[in-house]
Amino acid sequence: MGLRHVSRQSFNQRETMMTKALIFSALAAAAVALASPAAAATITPVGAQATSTFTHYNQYKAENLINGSGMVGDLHDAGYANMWMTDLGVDAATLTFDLGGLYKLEGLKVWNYNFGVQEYASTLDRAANAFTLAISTDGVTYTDILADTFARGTGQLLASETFGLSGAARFVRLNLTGNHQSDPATYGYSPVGLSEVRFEGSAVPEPATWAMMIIGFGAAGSMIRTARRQNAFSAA
Ligand SMILES: [Ca+2]
Repeated sequence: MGLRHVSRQSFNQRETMMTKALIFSALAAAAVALASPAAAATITPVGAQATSTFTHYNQYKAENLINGSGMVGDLHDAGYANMWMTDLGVDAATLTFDLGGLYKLEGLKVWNYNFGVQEYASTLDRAANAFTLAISTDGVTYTDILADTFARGTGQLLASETFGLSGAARFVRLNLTGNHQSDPATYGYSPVGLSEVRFEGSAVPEPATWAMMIIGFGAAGSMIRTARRQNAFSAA
């Protein structure tokens, strides 16, 4: 009777200790989760792919949209080698951006195609015009969330245009459905292009963070079960 009493008391003390440990780890995990959603920041995609690219000397590649090429502070220059554009005669394309992680998106920031100075002014026809934007968490299922138009480039140092977005995504598709060419009959169909793309938003806690929290809870639960088993054994 006496032994059982001591053992029960010991078990209760251990369980109280373990419960405290569990509550502490839960609070710590909650603190991590609460601290994680940072203020909205500029997101530079880690990948950019285009359904069409003019392969001329590898100068018009989609990577030029995310590598900071041609950026002068927050403006984009007029150097064609710092931009992306479709193959000749292709005036529509889809760009797919990988943000490298899950983000709560708040904005799209675009610098339009901007090569067109003096005798080459007609090349500003390549600037993207109407577009739709779709987001995805898995890169498979996309949801359209925006349809709008971009202003024509200037051939001078160009400021970005910003569009409000709302939704969680890792992947973003920008579907460009036309350019600023007004008279295709004169020059033939122009390609369509952009200079640089960024997003605005805040990171959603990484799966690794959630995994750590789950492992933490699991470990605490395991400690309690072990303590219970040990007490059950010593009480027998
Ligand atoms: Ca660029």
